[in-house]
Order: sequence, then C-alpha cells, then structure tokens
Amino acid sequence: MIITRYQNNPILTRNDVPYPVATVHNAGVVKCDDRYIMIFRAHKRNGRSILGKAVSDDGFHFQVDKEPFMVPATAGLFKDYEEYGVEDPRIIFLDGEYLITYSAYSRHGVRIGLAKTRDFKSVKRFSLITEADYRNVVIFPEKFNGLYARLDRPHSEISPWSIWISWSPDLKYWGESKIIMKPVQYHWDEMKIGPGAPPIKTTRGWLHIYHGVFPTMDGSVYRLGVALHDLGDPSKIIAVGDEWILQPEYDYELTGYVHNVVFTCGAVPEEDGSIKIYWGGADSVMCVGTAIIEDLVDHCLNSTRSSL
Ligand code: M1P
Repeated sequence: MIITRYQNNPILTRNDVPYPVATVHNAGVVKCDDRYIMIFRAHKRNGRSILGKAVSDDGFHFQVDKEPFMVPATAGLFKDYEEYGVEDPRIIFLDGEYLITYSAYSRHGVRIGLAKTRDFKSVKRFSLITEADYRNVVIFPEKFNGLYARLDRPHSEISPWSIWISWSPDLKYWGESKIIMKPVQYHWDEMKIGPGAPPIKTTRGWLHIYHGVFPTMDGSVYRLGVALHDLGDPSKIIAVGDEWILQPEYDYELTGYVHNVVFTCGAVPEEDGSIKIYWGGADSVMCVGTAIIEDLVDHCLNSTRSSL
C-alpha cells in the first residue's frame, strides 16, 4: 500500500466536537507556528454545514475549539450565497497569510468563497471567486509569472465533471480558464473527478492528490488518485497515475452519512520527505494516513495515462 493508514483512525468524530454536529469530515489542514490546524466540515443536525477548527501538536491527536470557526454569513453579499451552508475547506499559505477556499451553498447553487486569516483566531471573507456551479477549488501556494493559479471543477451537463485551471492577478478576478484533466471512461474515476488537497511542490513537479468517482449499482465510490503538474506551468500535466492510491476499505469509510467515500481536502508535507494525507471517511469522520512523497511521484510516472 502506498498510503499507510494511521492505526487509530478515525482521528476525529462528532463525539470530539463540543457543539452539536452530525458529522466531521473533509478538512483542510496546514501547519501554523509548528502546530497542525485543521478546518473541518460538519453537518449540523438540520443537514446544513459549518466549519469547525481543531489543533494538534503531532498531526494525529486533535483538540476541537469550543465554538465553530465559520458559520454561514448573516449579512452582506455572502449571506445570500451561504444560506445552505459552508463546506469542504482547502487551505494554503501564501504571501504571509492563509487562504481558505470553501464551497458556499444557497438556493442559487454552489459557488466558491475565499476567506483569509493570519492566525486562525479571526477570519475575513475576501470574495466569492466563482459563479454557480463550482466545487473543489484549490489554489497553488506559489504564483506563476505574477499570477495566482487555481485548479477548479465546474459542473457540466455535457461532459463528465473535470479539472480546469484558472489564473488571477489579484485573487478576485479569475480567467484564462482551460480544461486540463478529464475522467477516463470505464475507469475508477469515470463519473467525475475533482481537485483534492492543494498541490505539493516536489523537485519533479507539483503533486496533486485528487478524487475520482465511479458509479455502481450500489451507489458511487469515491477514491483518491495522483497527478503531477509542470513546476513552471501547472496547466501542463506531466503524468497521471493510472491506479487509485486510496479507496474505501474500513468500516469508517464504507458506512456513514454517505457510504463508500474517501475524500481529501488537505495534506501536509513533512521535512523528512513524508506526507500526512487527511481524508473524510464516508462523509462522517476524519482520517489520516502517511506516504512518502517520492513514492507518490513515482506512482504518477510509472503507470501513466493520458490526462485528457
Ligand atoms: O459525498 C461525497 C462528496 O460529494 C461531493 O463531492 P463532489 O462534488 O466531488 O462529488 C461533495 O458534497 C463532498 O463534500 C462529498 O464528500
């Protein structure tokens, strides 16, 4: 196995949260001042989602804050677009601040909000950076020729949902969008794919852990795979690993709020060349596993398939 599951998974459940929630899953995770900060999604008991925060010294044992980190906005422009909840945060550190992208749900559809924080003690909404219908936006933690880059996943009636790239001079206005990766027919991700954890810089390219979905007679199965993007131009995909790297196998991934789901929004590279990959199990709990970054890069390069 390329990913070693932590022996005490799940690492966070609703029982660890000091306010009423039905689930804890799909968390963005980063290191801040040598501590691991996890911003997780939690369903309230009315089915709408909020974001909670948990902190850890070792990346495995997390303590949840007493109050939620972000709840749907109650005023201004964001209020209209977060009425149904905030979901699936991804976090990067760039130019001295942490950028959090999240799904904003409302009667108008799902779009992506961008919030900023320097210390995770307070958080400020910056902009709604897509129209409806988008999910799963991850921003690269570096600029390219002065431009921010993001991977995004617009919805389509014609094409299986795929991964695109877009560029911005200021994080607010995004354009020059281009499709860069599609699902492969009759493959583990044939139904749809989506950006997962924010890309990790390696000497051989940007490593992107994404999710892919396969439809079965028993519902959809969510798995994780990896792709490698060019270091100087991430719109160029060097390689996509043909086989998944993680699939639902344990009871906490097979059964829950949504069955058969492993879904990542965050991974933390370590100085020793390992990486902690965090995933939601069955849209219900948070799990972690470790891998060697170079093994994941090899996985992309050794059994490569076409990205489009
Ligand atoms: O239930 C599985 C996942 O479904 C959606 O993901 P996607 O749009 O990629 O299919 C999201 O609701 C996600 O939060 C959830 O884990």
